[in-house]
Amino acid sequence: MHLIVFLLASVFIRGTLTEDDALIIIDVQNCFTEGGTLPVDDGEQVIPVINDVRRLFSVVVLSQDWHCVNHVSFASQYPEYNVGDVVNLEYDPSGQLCRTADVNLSYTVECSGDTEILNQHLWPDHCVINTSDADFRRELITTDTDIIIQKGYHCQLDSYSVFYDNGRYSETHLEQTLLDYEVRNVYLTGLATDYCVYWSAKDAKQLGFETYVILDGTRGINPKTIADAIQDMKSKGTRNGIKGY
Ligand code: VGL
Ligand code: ZN
Repeated sequence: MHLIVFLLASVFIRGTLTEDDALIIIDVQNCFTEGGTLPVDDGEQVIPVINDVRRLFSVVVLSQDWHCVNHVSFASQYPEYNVGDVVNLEYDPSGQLCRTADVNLSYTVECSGDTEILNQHLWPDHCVINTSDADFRRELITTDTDIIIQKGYHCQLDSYSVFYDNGRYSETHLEQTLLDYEVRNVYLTGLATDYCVYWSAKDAKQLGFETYVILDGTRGINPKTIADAIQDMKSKGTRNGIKGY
């Protein structure tokens, strides 16, 4: 009898979420919020939403944009280019930057094999490793058992997704960690809707996770790219919201 009451109570308290579900909080850092180096409009407004839903999850992941001081995505590295410009970067099959097609940037290896060109959007210097700008926002609730995934620390290769770098040359340990926890459904929140949330959601879906984006717990950089990202995520089968709420 006590067991049944306990089971009913725990179902009630947990709502419809189960241990199959993980919350993935993307880049809720000082850099992307008011007072930071790449602030997203109203970015800090995601925090109360995230703090409220995280109690529903037993697995919580936090990603952290984590860049070298001279990162390849920083417009400051390109004398002739500005924030918002796009440059073509050429990578060899191992993911080494070997040529910058239209800019004068030093590169480290000769191009060989089948190279690939990635479009790199240029950003202000942001989220530099071990600076307070890269810290999580103080108001964001975190615990010791949260899984932290840093990304973008390859100096010459950017990483929007919490699963892979932008050329898919390397992966983080997140997919394996989620599989180890037997997670099947992931819920994405955070910043920015049109970049790191979007790229992470696409990868989560493609990896076979049932993928939800808690849209009211996201904010984006540009209205047009936000609309395009939402439409594309929907067309790929990603759903909005918190299941059962
Ligand atoms: C992000 C731009 C550059 C993001 C990261 O978190 O969405 N956007 N780096
Ligand atoms: Zn970044």
